[in-house]
Amino acid sequence: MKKTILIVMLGLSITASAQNPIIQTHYTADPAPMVKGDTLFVYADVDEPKADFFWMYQWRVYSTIDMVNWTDHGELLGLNSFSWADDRAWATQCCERDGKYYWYICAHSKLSGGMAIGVAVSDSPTGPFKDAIGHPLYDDGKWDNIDPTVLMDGKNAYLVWGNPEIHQAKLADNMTSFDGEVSIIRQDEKSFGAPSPAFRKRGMKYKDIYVEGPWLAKRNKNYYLLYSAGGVPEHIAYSMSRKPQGPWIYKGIVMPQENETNSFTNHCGIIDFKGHSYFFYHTGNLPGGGGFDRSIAVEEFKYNKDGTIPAILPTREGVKPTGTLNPFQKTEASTIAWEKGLTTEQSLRTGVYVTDIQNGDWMKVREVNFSSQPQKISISAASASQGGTIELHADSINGKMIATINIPSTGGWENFCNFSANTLIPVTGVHDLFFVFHGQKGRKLMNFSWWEMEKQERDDEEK
Ligand code: FUB
Repeated sequence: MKKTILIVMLGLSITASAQNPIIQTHYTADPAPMVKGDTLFVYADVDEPKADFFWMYQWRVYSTIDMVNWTDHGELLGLNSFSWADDRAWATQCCERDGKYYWYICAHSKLSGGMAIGVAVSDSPTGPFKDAIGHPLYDDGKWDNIDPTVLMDGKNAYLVWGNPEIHQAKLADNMTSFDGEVSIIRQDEKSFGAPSPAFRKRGMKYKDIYVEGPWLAKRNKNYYLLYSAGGVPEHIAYSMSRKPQGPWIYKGIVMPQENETNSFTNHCGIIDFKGHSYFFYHTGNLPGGGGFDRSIAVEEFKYNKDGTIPAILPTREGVKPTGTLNPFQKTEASTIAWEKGLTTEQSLRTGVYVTDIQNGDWMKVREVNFSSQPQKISISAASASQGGTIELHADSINGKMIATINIPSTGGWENFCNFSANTLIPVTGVHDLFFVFHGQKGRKLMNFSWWEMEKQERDDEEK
């Protein structure tokens, strides 16, 4: 019987280190989680690199089944998806009703000159999405209409949004119009820590102040409204109620403003997934990041016995994996736990792929479960330059080399071809996999679309 050598986990600092921000290939903000089956999706808006304001143009979707490997589904909506929008693709939330996915967005309206709420629809959580009504859902010319949050509560759906006023409305069954009037929630110290903006006294110190970024949620019999609060810099606070439209009771701060978030805004979404409760938020903590170049992050928390939410602090470590990744099925290259130097692009032909790959760049996929010996790895890559090599290492960028795959020129950045290589050593158990890219310095080497391993033949294994 062939001896199986177990690769020892090296435990180098790089493998044990950061898991936040969860997306490194783009600057992302205002995370809105949604669970469908065994998958958690996050809908996010995108900060432009080196921006000096929230000049934002696109919305992207990411998903995970294990909370540490995140698949980039690409830009699924942009300002140009809405004929009436011309600027500021800001915070959003998506929800499912009767097999359709309604993605509520806000953007600047060229019709009214203010911010407006819109809605896109799809048959799938990852699109294609299109403007559901061809006009804004709510557009009164004011700048208040930002940050929609939606809650499906049985057969009822509620929408809440606004800065600095909190707007609320019941959605009609078609999810694309309102059932009744839009109203403004009257704020007072008991409900939100301070009176509504018009009633606040200059110089008065309030318990808290609602600003923006509401997140409406329900758990057991409790309704929650979390929001960005305090003015700038923002922290996250929350109120609770026994009804979806209040009355609300202010409950305190969830995530304090911490110097280490490096962002003067914060914006949250909470969700339960596979028996765990998660708090999504954003920081400015990617290299080059800051207040206009933010990045989404996640922490796990446990509700207190009375349903209240404990204080949650931002960490670099993030959350623990809730599952493993099967290397014997096709995995998108855009499924990444951590990377250095890479970004993603998409095309109609290929979908989303990893690009900007240069010498020394790498990506990590966590918790890969080698339930059998791999014999071979196949990958899809394209190169209009001289290509390069992809080294596959276990547990760290310098860990044992499992395989090395040569990628020649394929004659074009979109000419994806399949390449394969046999594994160099036996490997079993659960490991982090590092894809390390090498080639000529200072130039783009290749694009990378997907990878898959093949199991060793069983009788081969038994020889
Ligand atoms: O991302 C643009 C704006 O910044 C959002 O709409 C606010 O919630 C704040 O995060």
